[in-house]
Amino acid sequence: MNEKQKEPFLWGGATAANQCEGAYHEDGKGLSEADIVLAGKRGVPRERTDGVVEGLYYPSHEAIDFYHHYKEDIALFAEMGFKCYRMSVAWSRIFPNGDDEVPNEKGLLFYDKVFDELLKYNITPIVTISHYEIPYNLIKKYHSWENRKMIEFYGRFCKVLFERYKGKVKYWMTFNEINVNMLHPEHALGIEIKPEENRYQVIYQASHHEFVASARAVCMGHEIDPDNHIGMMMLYPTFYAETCNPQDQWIRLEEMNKHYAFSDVMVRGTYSENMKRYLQRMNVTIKMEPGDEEILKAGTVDYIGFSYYNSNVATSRKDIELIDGNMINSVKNKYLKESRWGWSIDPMGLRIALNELYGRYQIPLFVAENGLGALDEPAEVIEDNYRIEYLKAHIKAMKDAILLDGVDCFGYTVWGCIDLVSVGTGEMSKRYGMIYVDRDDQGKGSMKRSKKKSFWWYKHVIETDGEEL
Ligand code: BGP
Repeated sequence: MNEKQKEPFLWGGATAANQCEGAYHEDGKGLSEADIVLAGKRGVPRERTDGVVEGLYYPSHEAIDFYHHYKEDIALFAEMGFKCYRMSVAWSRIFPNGDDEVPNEKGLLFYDKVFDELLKYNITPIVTISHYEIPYNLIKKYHSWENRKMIEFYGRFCKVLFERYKGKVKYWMTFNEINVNMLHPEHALGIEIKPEENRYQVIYQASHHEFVASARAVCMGHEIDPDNHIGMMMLYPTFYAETCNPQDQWIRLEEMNKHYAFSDVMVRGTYSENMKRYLQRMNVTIKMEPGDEEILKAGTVDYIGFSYYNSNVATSRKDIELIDGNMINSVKNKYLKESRWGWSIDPMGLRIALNELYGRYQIPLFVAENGLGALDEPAEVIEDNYRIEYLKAHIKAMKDAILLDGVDCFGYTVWGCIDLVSVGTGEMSKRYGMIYVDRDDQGKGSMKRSKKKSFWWYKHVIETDGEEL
């Protein structure tokens, strides 16, 4: 579909280990930050416990048990015609405590089996190295990314991955939605900010550690295998100004700049002037070590992966009412409808995202997450026309960006191609899948997989390389 590419367009689906694998302490896996988060519901932040408390329900502990169903699940992905599968590796499956000297062989073996199974069907694995699952021990013992030592632990983890899976995995992304660091630092960085601390100082120092860790990983990954493509991954927020009032436009611009501050460092290898001034205004001084600036320059990414679900609205009005969105709440856009979970539905926002990112950076893009969280009524075959409609409109918008606007985008993965645990609410009932999993919000159900109507629809999209939607 993209003439700029030599390889076929990578159609596929995406998941993250902590939302689908389960088997949270099997075969030597250690606890991760995701394993101590309880289920919640829409509008209620998910509660965390200090370690695992017996008798409480933690959705990630079993999730959809991909750990034991991977063969069956990958066979279904293959039947849909997936060209790629975006997944993550659970850090604590490989380094149970994060600071271990030696990796856990059983954990490594599991991913060998998953990659082999994918390759058997010619499905290209695209691996997010860290997707909201920092080993819990690193949080307890080192305060996670606040501590510079994390660069070393993450580096050790990356080295093992690059060496072990050389030849099997060629596409990587260093951190999921790295710009979420500034929105939800507890969740994205595994850090807790004390009331007396300068929140910005803590967030941006920890983010600096991630930037350095990512840049080092890019250099190391290229050295170990020159065929590696190593990308960054961000949440793309598509902000509109509420009106043409210059004040609203300015607020929109400032909002977008805060997000671009992350991609600027990772794509261009340096903090932008705009970000430097912003950090100054927030009384932030980034503590750098000799060599940091050089490594940021050397370790710029090969591509940008991003998630896109909904757009947002910036306004200069005060006392406003906010509606939900992925990680960001903003005012309602009167031109758009919302999903059951309150997220706006805006395919054009994806075309804008692709154009803005490509216009700014001119490096290849990858739509790493897009999809509709909806309530599916169990039926013989779930007729999820609403999901088909959402995906169809978004794929059309992506096609326009590629074919009409000349954006270089090499792949598209439907988020939660198989139903999984929601990050925001911990619910199973917020379903994204084209494959249904019989499991409910209390963790009950047979785990049986079945195909929804969207399964055949997406299969046809892939068969026709996006010609027929
Ligand atoms: C993104 C995360 C995913 C995923 C998705 C949908 O921010 O990278 O892990 O969960 O959002 O969000 P939710 O699960 O809250 O519906």
